[in-house]
Amino acid sequence: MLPDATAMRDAATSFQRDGVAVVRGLLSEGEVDLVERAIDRVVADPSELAIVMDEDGAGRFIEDFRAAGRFSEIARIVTSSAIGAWCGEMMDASLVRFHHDHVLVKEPGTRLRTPWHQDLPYYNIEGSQNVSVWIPVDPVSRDAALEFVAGSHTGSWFTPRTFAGDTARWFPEGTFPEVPDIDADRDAYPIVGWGLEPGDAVFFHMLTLHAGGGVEDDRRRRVLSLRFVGDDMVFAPREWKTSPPFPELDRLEAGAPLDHPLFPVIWSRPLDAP
Ligand SMILES: O=C(O)CCC(=O)C(=O)O
Repeated sequence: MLPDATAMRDAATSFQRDGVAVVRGLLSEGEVDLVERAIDRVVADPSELAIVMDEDGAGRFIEDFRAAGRFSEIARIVTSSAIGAWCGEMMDASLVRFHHDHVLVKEPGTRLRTPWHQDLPYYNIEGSQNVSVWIPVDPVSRDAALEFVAGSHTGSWFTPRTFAGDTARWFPEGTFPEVPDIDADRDAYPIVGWGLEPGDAVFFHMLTLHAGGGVEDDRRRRVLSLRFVGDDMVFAPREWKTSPPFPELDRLEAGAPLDHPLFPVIWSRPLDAP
């Protein structure tokens, strides 16, 4: 089914103003099943990039990256759903390239909050037309969902740190300011977030500050997060291993467009569109 043009424009207005927009009913039941199958296959057969944080038997946070090459369900959802068209509208782009996927599973009772951070400083790309799409396949309460500082995508880059251990493993200490202690003074920030049902998704800019809740004892929170880039994104080589790493790109020039088979164009604006 084609997405409603007015709903897309309204969501794009929120995305461009706040750096985040919620889209209800983005995926059909069949598409949610496809995403669920992909996540379950990743968890059953994690890659060497997987990170598992155990919480003394209380919970477990599993992450894995770049599974699209191993599990066809992810490529199918990226190329055959309406996600590409929504991303094009959000970014106001003439084309949308798939950049990578990230699976995040919080097992029941995982108390660990995902700390406040931005996504872009972990990668080796720069530019303004980018979007992450956070797609849960389980119902997620407002407390367990992602939350965002509205408007932060137009501000500073902040030091990226490891989620466990709080280490500055990417840019050297002092390169950027530290992420402010947002939870110490939540009323001072325009924080937004939504409880979500399977099929809903949140689209956010890779510089929007965001954090994620822990999960309740009787809830599992399985998420596929997809990252896309538009026309103005370019390669930005780093002297360190990015998260996720892209060793295949070592020979790309700094500032080169991301015109590479690793980042296929999955949507382009129809020629007669405004
Ligand atoms: O799911 C989470 O808790 C964090 C997700 C996140 O930071 C992301 O998708 O960029």
